[in-house]
Amino acid sequence: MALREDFLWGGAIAAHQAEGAWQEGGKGVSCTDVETAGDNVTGAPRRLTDGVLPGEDYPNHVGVDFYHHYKEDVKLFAEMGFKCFRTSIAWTRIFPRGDEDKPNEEGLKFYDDLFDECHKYGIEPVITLSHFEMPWALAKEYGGFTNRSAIDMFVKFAKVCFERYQHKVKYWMTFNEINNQADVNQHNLIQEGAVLLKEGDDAEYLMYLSAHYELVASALAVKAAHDINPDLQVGCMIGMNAVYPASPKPEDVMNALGAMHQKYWYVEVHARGHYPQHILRKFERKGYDFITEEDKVALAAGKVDYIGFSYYMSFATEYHGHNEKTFDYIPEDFVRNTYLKASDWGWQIDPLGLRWALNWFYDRFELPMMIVENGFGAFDKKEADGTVNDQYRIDYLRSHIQAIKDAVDYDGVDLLGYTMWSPIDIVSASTGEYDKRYGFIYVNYNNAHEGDFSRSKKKSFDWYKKVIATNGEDLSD
Ligand code: P53
Repeated sequence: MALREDFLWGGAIAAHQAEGAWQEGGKGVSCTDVETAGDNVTGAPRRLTDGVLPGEDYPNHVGVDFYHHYKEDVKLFAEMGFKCFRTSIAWTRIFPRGDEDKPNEEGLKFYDDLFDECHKYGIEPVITLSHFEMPWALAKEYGGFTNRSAIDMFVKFAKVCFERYQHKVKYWMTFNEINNQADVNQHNLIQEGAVLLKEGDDAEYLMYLSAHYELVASALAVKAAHDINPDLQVGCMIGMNAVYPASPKPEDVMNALGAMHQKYWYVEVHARGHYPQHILRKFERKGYDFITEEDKVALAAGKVDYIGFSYYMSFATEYHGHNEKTFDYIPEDFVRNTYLKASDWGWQIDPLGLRWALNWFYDRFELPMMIVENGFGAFDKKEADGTVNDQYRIDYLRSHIQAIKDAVDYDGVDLLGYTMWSPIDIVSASTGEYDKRYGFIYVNYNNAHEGDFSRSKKKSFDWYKKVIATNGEDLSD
């Protein structure tokens, strides 16, 4: 018997990718509301515009209209037997600009209703506080997390949520994939720390500065949650993609270690309450001196209760002579892993990497874990009779769930639950597409903004239902 009896099976989405209704219920403009769709023909990335501009395509304004469909959707999740449902609270529904003194009651009420709807079916909400959704005013007028005052605004938001929902939500996470910004670019910086780069800015410095303020904000939130209600469990959320050496050549092995250092030090701070030595040495070398004594106290007092992480793929790195001494994270060093197949977006499929990841976290921190995202984005084809035969999604999930069971069974890791991404089709975070679909539930809507948002079941729907009903014992289809 591999998985615990109370294993939290479920699915995960994020407010900005699903809800739409960007101007309803007193909601403010968030950073993702000013991100365009990527260009699906040329492959050009999403762009950040200076406010909401006419003539631009902003898919997050619409999402899949979860704001108005949530009752129908939660009912479908319940039909699959979900024990939990992960989503985020859109910061801008609660504090439309971030700097208000009082929260927006209509926003708070929306999540009360959503959580009640979940509990009606015995589904436990699992909540992310900041999933790429910072108020645009906070980014534009204050500089996002490059400004220390963002810490107070986040903690204020977190406390309002903990107080209001403490009897409806036990499991929380602070910042979604906080470590994505290790790969420094405007898209990652705006999603994580709401950093708006200007000509001549030192992007790397701003990344470390804002990451530090986020980590302090996270620790203060963890402490606040425990003070409000000791039953609350607050985790971090790490985007985990294993980085392997491309060969046994020692430089490749060291390159992989260096990349792991640079991408995963965030979890060390979250879980240990202090910075790892290699990052402190880097700060010393670079003359970064933003960590105060007070910050150190806050970090030590706000260690997370569990580690939440996402897992989609793994990377392999080959040393090309950059950074001879530092072995930094160099995306250009990543090479195709010839042992693995990849999705249509080039994401390499590696179930064993998930077992590796579970062990990597558990060896270091011995904390309970939750896999809060894992899934397969694909171009689904709806047949004339309305069915979607997403066998590739079943195959992906089956192999990953098998790897999880092995990690629990053979390696003894402590795993609380698994929320696949995303049980229903939503807007892609990296490209802003609708046509990169993840769901068990198909949503009739596409990149060209055609469709009526009607929902239907794919083949994988019944498969996942059986997996949950047998607590992961029967993975056959
Ligand atoms: P999409 C990059 C790489 C891996 C996961 O991603 C990532 C990202 C950031 O875009 O994000 C997480 O939709 C994220 C979700 C996101 C999901 O993975 O780009 O937490 O918001 O939708 C899948 O295919």
